[in-house]
Amino acid sequence: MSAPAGALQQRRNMAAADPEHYWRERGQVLDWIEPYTVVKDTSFDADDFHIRWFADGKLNVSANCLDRHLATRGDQVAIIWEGDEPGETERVTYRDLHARVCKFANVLKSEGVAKGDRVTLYLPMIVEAAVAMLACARIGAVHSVVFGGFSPDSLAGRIEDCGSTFVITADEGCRGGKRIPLKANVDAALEKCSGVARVVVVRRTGGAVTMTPGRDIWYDAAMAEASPDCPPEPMDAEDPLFILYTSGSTGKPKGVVHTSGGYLVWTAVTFREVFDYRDGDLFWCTADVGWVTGHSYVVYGPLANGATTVMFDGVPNYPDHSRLWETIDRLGVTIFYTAPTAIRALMREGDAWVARSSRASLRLLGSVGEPINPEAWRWYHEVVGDKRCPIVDTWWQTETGGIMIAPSPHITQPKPGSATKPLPGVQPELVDAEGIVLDGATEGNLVIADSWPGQMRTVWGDHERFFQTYFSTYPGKYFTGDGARRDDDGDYWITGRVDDVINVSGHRMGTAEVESALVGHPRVAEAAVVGMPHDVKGQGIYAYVTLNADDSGDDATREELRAWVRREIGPIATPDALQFAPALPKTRSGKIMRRILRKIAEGDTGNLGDISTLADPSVVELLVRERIG
Ligand code: 6R9
Repeated sequence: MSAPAGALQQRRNMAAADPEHYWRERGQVLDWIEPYTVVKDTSFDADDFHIRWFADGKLNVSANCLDRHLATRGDQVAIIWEGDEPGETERVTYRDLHARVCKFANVLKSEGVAKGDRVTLYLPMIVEAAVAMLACARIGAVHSVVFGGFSPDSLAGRIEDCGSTFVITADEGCRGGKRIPLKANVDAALEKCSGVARVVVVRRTGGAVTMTPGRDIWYDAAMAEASPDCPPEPMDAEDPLFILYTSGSTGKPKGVVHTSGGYLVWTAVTFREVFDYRDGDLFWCTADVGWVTGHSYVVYGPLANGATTVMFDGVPNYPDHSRLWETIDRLGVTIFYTAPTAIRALMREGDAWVARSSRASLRLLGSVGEPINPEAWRWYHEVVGDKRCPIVDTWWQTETGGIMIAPSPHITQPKPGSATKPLPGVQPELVDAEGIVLDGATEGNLVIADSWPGQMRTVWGDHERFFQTYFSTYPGKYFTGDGARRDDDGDYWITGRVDDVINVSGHRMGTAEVESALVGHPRVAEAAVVGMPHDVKGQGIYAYVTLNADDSGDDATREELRAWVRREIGPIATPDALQFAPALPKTRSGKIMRRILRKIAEGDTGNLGDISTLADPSVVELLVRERIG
């Protein structure tokens, strides 16, 4: 074991032996307005269920990300913004960012936003997204960022669920040379929900928008009059910092709630440890702030550490397939963090696009969002990283706030496809279906046995659902929804979701959500949705649709239904394959046998297992015969 790896193991042991002591020290990575005296106060047990970290401490997240860096690195660049067009860039120093955040915090206040109010952000990847997040944090408002690719309906649902009174958006977004009508989407969303008093509109493209008098205001006009002086609001460690909606296996998306203290400690610590961040590094995480990866490793983790972070408003294949590598060279990126789906998509285009660039500045590569297949891992390592750069394959979830399982950045013996070992303070276990803890090299359901500071605290507005979803399956433990294998060295290999969640290009999609969109179509009687293997996306969406009696679908119907889902939820939910099914395979009690549908979608039709419990086994034969793909 190399020296840094040995030191890491030592910290793991320390954290396991005395979490209280370990986290009391780690909490000091932040500046506290009032120091905490209690550290860990948690129980996953049903009769005493509570999760609190650093509970009597007070702090302000924006002060930790900005003010405390001013004396030492006020003139250092905090954010390099890279637009959709190469070279369209902006550099914002910590001093500038601080001033912009204070001003916007004052705008929010003067428009009546108070501590605890919810503010919805529906923005492109522009500096103003970070400004708005930090401005909320500064005054204690709770932000809810909704990915700009979601439909007006999805946006309305998220605004309504958390009772947002305020929306921040842009005229339009730009992605791969195309315009996204963000403001028009907000207008459509607000026709479907009430309660929003104000919409602030950032001018991104200058495209024409309709402004509703009395409700909509321009960002730049409001900023021009705002004072740059705004003292940070002292917040309790357990006060919510943000809500982020994510898909689960049942029902509508859940509002995952993260706190001010524990979340920021977790993202600050994991950012430094996993990416081995040092002064002078340039860190680029390609995620959108609409996802948790963007929250934790574009904004909060890097800024809490006084790092320089890249915000990328483009896509990997525009204007061509060398965009990422060309940008790494132009900006001098040293640490690069992206998703396997992007790696696979670029790998497919051939090495020549990579070879055009030098990538000499790179020293560490990261992967997140889904299992990385060994072939993509090797390409990332050999072609992108020239075999020089270690790869950290980081496993975590919206619910965990930050990275949980990842290799040490000093790895000497890489294992393509394994996220390897937990970070200090994380206690993964594998359990069987009955919840029995499995030892040694084995495979099972991944649970976390004890709390960590970055853990989500509740589902917005539904604490019971929080408990039921994550703590009732295996009492006393947090259930991740993932399966994993552990090898002889104790290293973890995440095998993917074991629930009804599909991981499409690293983004979670609940099968129930897509089904509910499909049955919302007047011609659809019933629908069942499962995941299928997909070369680039990791998993694709396979939908079985039963149309109303006497209605037979054709290719045009198929297109109509795909477009319908796209409009209802957003492009990421569009089914990749859509098969008309005169009937679905059901048990006699009427339960859809998803196991069979999954196998058919996977093309694994030779071994469908026992179908004798089906009400009508002949349905299966028909589905196999008409399978798409
Ligand atoms: C950060 C993020 C979480 C789900 C998670 C798992 C999958 C994420 C992974 C990975 C294998 C990795 N996942 N990272 N699977 N290896 N390194 O992606 O959050 O959008 O909530 O998704 O993604 O299945 O449960 P989120």
